[in-house]
Amino acid sequence: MSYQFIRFELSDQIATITLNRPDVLNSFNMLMAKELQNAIKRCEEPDVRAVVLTAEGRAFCAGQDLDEVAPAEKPWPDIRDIVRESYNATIKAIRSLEKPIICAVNGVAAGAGANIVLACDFVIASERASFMQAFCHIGLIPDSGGTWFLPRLVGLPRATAMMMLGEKIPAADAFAMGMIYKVSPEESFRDDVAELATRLSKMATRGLGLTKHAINQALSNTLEGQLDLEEELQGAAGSTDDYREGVRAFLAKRKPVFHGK
Ligand code: T3D
Repeated sequence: MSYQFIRFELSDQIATITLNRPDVLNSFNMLMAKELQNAIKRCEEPDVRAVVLTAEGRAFCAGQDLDEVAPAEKPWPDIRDIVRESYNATIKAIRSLEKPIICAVNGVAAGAGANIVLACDFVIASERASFMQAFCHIGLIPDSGGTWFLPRLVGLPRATAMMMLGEKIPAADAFAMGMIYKVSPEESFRDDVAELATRLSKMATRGLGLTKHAINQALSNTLEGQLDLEEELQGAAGSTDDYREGVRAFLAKRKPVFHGK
């Protein structure tokens, strides 16, 4: 698939996906959502060991392109189709990719854009980034997993306020309340993202993927169920070459060299 609204770059086993509709703050039309899903799927190939999701221009993403849902002389599209095909499919793709995804939030993230951020494994925000559950301003409910992720990340009182008031939350506040992994000064933002991506790309990729699988289940599983799952996934991790290399390297007091297998 060739891409019109995103860019996909692969270098040193790190895939960088860039939302690229800066004139409309990288808001999603249906094609951009399909392209993003396709790019995430592409990252399942073994030549990718870490993924960076970021965006072009001054914003990360302003959610749904509202021009697309309010066409001048046509009936409005069925909103359920958009939620299912653009957003639910994207969140499922992010969570089911068994590779670490860093979201590098370069500016404002609003509506579905804010919740796609929360679905990623690591969120590094530039200090000028902000987060806004904008849905309430247009009579909608938070989608793209927002009602699931936010209360778990920041607790009910703050999540409710964010979702019902739709205020812009500065990156520093988002960090302070545990919503994101890190805030970076503008000058070091790109370097900080690159450093984390490089570090992750050299780790035991299969082990990280299985960890993500376990995290996916952990938030709704029983302890009993999670212990069973850990047993099963540890069996898979323990059969990788990287596990053997990790143990040998430890015993030989040298740094491990993982190949992601
Ligand atoms: O079908 C469905 O709707 C279901 C799916 C729902 C998922 C959702 O995401 S619903 C929520 C949709 N998003 C929003 O409601 C956010 C709308 N945007 C904003 O509130 C603000 O633009 C921001 C807070 C994100 C940024 O504010 P600011 O002041 O930095 O920028 P701005 O001046 O508002 O926007 C700059 C341009 O981008 C402007 O166009 P112009 O005047 O330069 O020609 C603006 O219209 C455009 N833009 C911003 N957001 C969107 C958009 N155009 C289309 N869709 C947008 N979402």
